[in-house]
Amino acid sequence: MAEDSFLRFPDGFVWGTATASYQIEGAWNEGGRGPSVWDTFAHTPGKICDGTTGDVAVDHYHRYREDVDLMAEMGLNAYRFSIAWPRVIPEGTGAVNAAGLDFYDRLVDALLARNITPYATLFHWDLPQALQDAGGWANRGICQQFADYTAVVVERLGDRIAHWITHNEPAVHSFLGHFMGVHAPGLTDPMATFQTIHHLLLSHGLAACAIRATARTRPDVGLTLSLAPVHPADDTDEDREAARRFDGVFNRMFLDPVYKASYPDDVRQVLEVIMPKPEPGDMETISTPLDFLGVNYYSRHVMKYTPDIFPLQAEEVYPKGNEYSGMWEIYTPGVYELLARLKADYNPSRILITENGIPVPDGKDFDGKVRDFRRIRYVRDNLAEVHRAIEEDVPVQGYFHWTLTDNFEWAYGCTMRFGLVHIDFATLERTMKESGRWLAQVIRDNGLDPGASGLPFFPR
Ligand code: GCO
Repeated sequence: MAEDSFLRFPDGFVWGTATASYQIEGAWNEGGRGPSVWDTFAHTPGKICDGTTGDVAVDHYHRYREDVDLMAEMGLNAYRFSIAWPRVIPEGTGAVNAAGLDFYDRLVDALLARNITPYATLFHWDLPQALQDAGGWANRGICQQFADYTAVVVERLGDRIAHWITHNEPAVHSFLGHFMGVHAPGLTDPMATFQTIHHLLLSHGLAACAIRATARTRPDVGLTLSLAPVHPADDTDEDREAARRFDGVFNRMFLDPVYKASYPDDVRQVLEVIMPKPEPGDMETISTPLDFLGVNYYSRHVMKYTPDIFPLQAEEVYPKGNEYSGMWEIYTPGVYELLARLKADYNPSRILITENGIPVPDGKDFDGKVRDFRRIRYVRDNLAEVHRAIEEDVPVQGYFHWTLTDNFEWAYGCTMRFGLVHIDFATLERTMKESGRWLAQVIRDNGLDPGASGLPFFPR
């Protein structure tokens, strides 16, 4: 290892993996859990590309000890998971299901016994179906209901969980679930989409206050956003404008309210009729100071001016000749660009990369090893870019890899493998991939050698 090229991360750097309840837990109708919008959606024929559901997923509900052992084997010091609202309050409001809280209680104790710090996300899209039936996120009343659910969880687990993330990716949940209809609850309603954006953000602020009011020791509260640089397809005024509009809707629409207590004016000009109409006090609640910003980074967007696409006149394109994964372009400089921009435009006090990963088709070789070198290269290159941002004083204090095991990837079902651990979906057997062993070494060294050439990793 050439010492001069070694990239050392700051002492105390947080190394974790991230998961989401519906994607891993299974046990969809066990332990008193109520139905969620994702159960309804996945059970609807044609919604999930391979016809699978999260009914069993990777059976983490029953196998969580094995999964915690795998984290410990990699030396991970943190774990980001989500709590399923319908496990805790099956109808969304009212009766609390003790068995649901007991599950997370056992999980947290198992983590702490292995010196793995829990980071809990309170909402990762599995809304109780009963609340959807009452209007879901388009209904303003849900904001207080979310804060009430949050208080129940913090009351029970706040003695052992200090780190809380209110929401995961409000943009994806709003646009894919309420506008494009490709995620639960499967709506294609522009008005509901923008009401959902506002209510997710408002409920984030209310929940942040609820966490701080309920926790007995000072909690660490954040919000996770999906963020990406947006580039023009060609260096023309029209494409630059298309990129700016798209950036407004997908990035600034969420960052501005939280950091500047307002929605972006240029988005308002284009989308006037459907823009949220905040009530007095809403923007103050939304901009309640965060302890950290959670950043999910996967890829960039490249936009082309397309006049007949209403109202953004912007279409995403995929430049030829570049490298792609199962879902996106592989564009690792984007994380540096994004982090530098966040510092310049919003100056967050602290940042955690709460997701970063890649779907690549990998499987077992005859000797039982899973040689997922493309994942290793992707993570290595992203970490090098994150390190570069840290050198330039962007306050990144942790990295959570998406994800621990292969799992149920929403509308893609079980066709996209994101894990550091391979899952045989017939037997649910877990096998550590080479990327898992590689990341374990990075964690032991608290850094990596980005390597000048050749294979990033030679199997031992
Ligand atoms: C999201 C979610 C994850 C996904 C991951 C890969 O970012 O969409 O937080 O649940 O599985 O991002 O698509």
